[in-house]
Amino acid sequence: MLARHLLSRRAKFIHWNAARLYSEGVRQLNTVGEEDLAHFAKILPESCILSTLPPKPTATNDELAPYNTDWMGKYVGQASTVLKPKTTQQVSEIVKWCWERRIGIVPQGGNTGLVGGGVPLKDELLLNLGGMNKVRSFDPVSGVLVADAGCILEALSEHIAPHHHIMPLDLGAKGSCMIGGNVATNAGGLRLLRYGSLHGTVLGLEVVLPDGTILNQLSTLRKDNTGYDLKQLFIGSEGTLGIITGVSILTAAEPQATNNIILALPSFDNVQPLYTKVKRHLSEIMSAFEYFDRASYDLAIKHGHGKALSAEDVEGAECFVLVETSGGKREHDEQKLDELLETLMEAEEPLINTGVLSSSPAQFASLWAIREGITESISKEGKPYKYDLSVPIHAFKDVVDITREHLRSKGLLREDAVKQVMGFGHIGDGNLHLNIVADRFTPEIQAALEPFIYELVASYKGSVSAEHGVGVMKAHALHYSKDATSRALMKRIKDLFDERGIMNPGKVLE
Ligand code: FAD
Ligand code: 2HG
Ligand code: ZN
Repeated sequence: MLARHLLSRRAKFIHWNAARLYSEGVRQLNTVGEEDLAHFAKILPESCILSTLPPKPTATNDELAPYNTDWMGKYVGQASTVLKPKTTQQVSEIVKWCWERRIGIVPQGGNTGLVGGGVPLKDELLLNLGGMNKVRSFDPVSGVLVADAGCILEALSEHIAPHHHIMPLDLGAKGSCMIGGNVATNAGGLRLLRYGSLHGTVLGLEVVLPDGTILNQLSTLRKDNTGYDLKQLFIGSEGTLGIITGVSILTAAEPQATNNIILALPSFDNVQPLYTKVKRHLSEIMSAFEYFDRASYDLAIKHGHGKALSAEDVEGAECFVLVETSGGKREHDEQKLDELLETLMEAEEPLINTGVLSSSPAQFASLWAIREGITESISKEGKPYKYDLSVPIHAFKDVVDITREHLRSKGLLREDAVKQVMGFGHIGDGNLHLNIVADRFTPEIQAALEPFIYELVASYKGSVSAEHGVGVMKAHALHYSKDATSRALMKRIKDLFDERGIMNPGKVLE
């Protein structure tokens, strides 16, 4: 289970950046009052309403803090009321009321988002989907799974495992994030290289629109070519167009054999040629190619994620690559991996120093734990500034180094300011996770990082969000990745669905 140490703490201030981004829209919306609570009590049982509002509060501020505070402890809202509906009908009735009353709503899943999208900017109503956690159906022949939006990703994996199927996505937050949140953020993760994005695997959605209407597009068909594919609009819409209540998704047949290997590289310059070589050599069995620099590795090990490689294996390593294979026959895949390792080690100018091949399920999990544990270890080390970027693979290291130098030149690379600058991510998807670990979140560091990083990304014609989304963090930076025509169309789509602006106000679009 994902550690939620940050959520248990009551954050003491509203992060200045979020405060700066209060949009006009949020200011004009109404807040939840006594009359609203009385109405919600007609829709939901008392146990599904958490509110600090008088005259009869059902929760304390401390009890609401985990809902109001994001996973990083960076964005903090002030919702007085959290509703936890159990059915689509209940969601619809709540939303209809909010539409009439012009009350802002923030849909929330597992609250593992990393761009401040799932917590209120101010005191909007928090609608947490965690109570909607039933699997509706699973067809082991087609592999189509239909589930409530509040199902936890890991629980869904466990549900289909006995039928020899796996979810098409996997991420470090799997123990807490929910399938509705995954779809709302168009989460990428560790399996995208093999199974593609949710834009391909999601077959249908059930969505409560901002006026309370239920849009039933919960199709289980793989092919349906009848006009506009409306569900695509909600994938990655981050709760700004409606509330996803049900998801139909194509799961994959469980591979007969999985292996993994960590390769230690003397230089980042070897990553790109290595990727080309590994891809060609492993061809159809390669299922992941993940990158992490030395600082990321050291931090994961320091905080107990995975077992450290031997001192000999890590000596002289500037960075690492984790390669996973998923195939049909263990002996065949192992032979391919052994041959790959041999070829790599015996080359005249080896691209790697060494490789550590897992030889048991426990070792397989331990190698993955290093990569998957980086995010948590960063949060244990300090306060994270996260940039989730699409840039050319060859630029991964430059982006990290340039950022580090920039912070150094500003005098901010010190033990009591920025402790570390590190890079890791999904090489196969061209997705770099640039993380800056600071002692505290401060306006000074923030001003040094932005727009500096966004301009750097734009110079590579990259994207300011490869997979985490825009949320509140990047609403003001959308123009770096979307031109004026695209932004104007996005705004028109938003207005078409939500002309009153109640759905996750201030997120994605300013
Ligand atoms: P939340 O955080 O609750 O919400 C995220 C956004 O979706 C918010 O804007 C919210 O309003 C909206 N939303 C949530 N549920 C609904 C709904 N039912 N209907 C409409 N809108 C909704 N992301 C990746 O892409 N790849 C990764 O590899 C990855 N790894 C992570 C590892 C860790 C340790 C952590 C903490 C996060 C990681 N993330 C990753 C980020 C995060 O986007 C995902 O964890 C996940 O998709 C968010 O799901 P959630 O249920 O927690 O959503
Ligand atoms: C990952 O790939 C996640 O591990 C989180 O997307 C990235 O912490 C981050 O910056
Ligand atoms: Zn990622």
